[in-house]
Amino acid sequence: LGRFDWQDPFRMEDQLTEEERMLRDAARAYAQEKLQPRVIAAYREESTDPAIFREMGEMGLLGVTVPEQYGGLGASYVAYGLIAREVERVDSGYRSMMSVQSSLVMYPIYAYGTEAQRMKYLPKLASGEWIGCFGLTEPDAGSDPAGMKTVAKKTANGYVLNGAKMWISNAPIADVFVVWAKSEAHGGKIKGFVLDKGTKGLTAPKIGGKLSLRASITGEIVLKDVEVGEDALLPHVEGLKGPFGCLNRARYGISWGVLGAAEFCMGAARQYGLDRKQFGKPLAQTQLYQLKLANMLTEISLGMQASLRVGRLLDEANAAPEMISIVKRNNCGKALDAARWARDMHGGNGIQEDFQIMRHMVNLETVNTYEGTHDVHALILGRAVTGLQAFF
Ligand code: TGC
Ligand code: FAD
Repeated sequence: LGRFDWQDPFRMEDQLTEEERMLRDAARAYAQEKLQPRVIAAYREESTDPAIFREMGEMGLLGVTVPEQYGGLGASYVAYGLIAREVERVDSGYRSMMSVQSSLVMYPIYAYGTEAQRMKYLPKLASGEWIGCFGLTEPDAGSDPAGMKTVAKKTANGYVLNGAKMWISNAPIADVFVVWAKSEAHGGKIKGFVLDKGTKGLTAPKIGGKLSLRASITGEIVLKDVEVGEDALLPHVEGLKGPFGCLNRARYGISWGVLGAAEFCMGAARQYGLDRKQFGKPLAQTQLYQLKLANMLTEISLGMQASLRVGRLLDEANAAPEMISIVKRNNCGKALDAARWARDMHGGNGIQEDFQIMRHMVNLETVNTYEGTHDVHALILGRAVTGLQAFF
């Protein structure tokens, strides 16, 4: 019979390549040494340190799946998932900063852009010298992005954009804005545009008052008669499959990331239960405490195996979006459950910032909502199972 290690129940270690393990270890060292010491204050003060992008860039953690000639590492999607898990073990907001830059900004420029756009943007985004953001959601178009009102009208030399985007990660500190708009010149179809900070009419005010994801800055994007040249258009995609092609990758990364947060919560609850005695014995020696730990361990390890499988299929260009909906939805929901249990298992200390559980818990509320809510992914899967559209 084989051995059992609660920290690696299905022996993930044996299923990774040497390069994946190395990248994972580098990400863990960076996250623990550089991110962990600043996160409690950053969250309390609702402050985002833009230097984090440059640090991540130096560590090679941005755009890892993008080919080396554009500044990436040409690494696997499994490596990308492992990095997300290590960064989100510290904070979902830091993982957000990384995954927007990698999957939602670098990926579309690489996949849908011209060679000139790739050369102009990708190396500087990979190094973290430039910060990117991705504008799809609008005040009146969240789960239903097809309802967007942002429009691009053709001019003699390019386009003029008008509209507003809402809830955009990184926007107030961004240098590069990937924005999706309905283009009149393309029959009203959705097209992607890459805009540079400082373009006349483009502003990105911060959204304050967030009680979740406070270490990651979020803003609006306001577009008032923003004139851009033809070179701002991402020519190689049209329609919702443009933004969704990016979201597939980001949602997959999230499926790993949230399990890093859940692992932190579970490990902390385990240690707390071993250290704290009530009724003359450690809390960890009670049946109810052990039941919660067993549930967390089960869900984390099953979820991770599923994400690994989807990652391998993504690397073979053979993953279906519905597979990604399963792991995004399930892992977010299960991580949120784990964080809520861990909060409870810490008693009063569970609400204290130094224990870090409540921060993870409220962060995961956002992660359960963005990139397709838990229920929207249920409808995507329900449609796949029944062939019937239940959105409208
Ligand atoms: P539907 O009719 O289903 O599809 C329209 C077109 O898009 C194609 N498509 C996909 N292509 C690639 N991958 C996917 N996952 C795709 N899903 C759909 C589809 O084939 C079709 O193409 P074509 O050529 O036939 O036109 O569209 P619908 O309007 O009925 O969509 C419904 C629904 C609910 C599935 C969809 O709109 C949805 O997923 N809504 C959720 C919105 C969302 O996820 N927003 C995310 C915003 S970005 C964000 O949250 C970033 S947070 C990042 C961070 O900080 O970490
Ligand atoms: P709604 O779509 O209004 O949904 C509200 C509720 O209604 C949800 O429970 C939903 O599940 C439910 N619902 C919706 N439609 C149906 C239906 N047909 N049937 C049943 N129930 C339904 N967007 C970007 O483009 N870029 C970003 O970088 C980005 N970053 C974000 C960062 C943060 C901190 C947050 C909070 C959001 C971010 N988002 C971003 C936006 C995010 O993707 C949206 O919030 C999300 O897609 C949900 O849209 P909504 O908030 O408009 O909610």
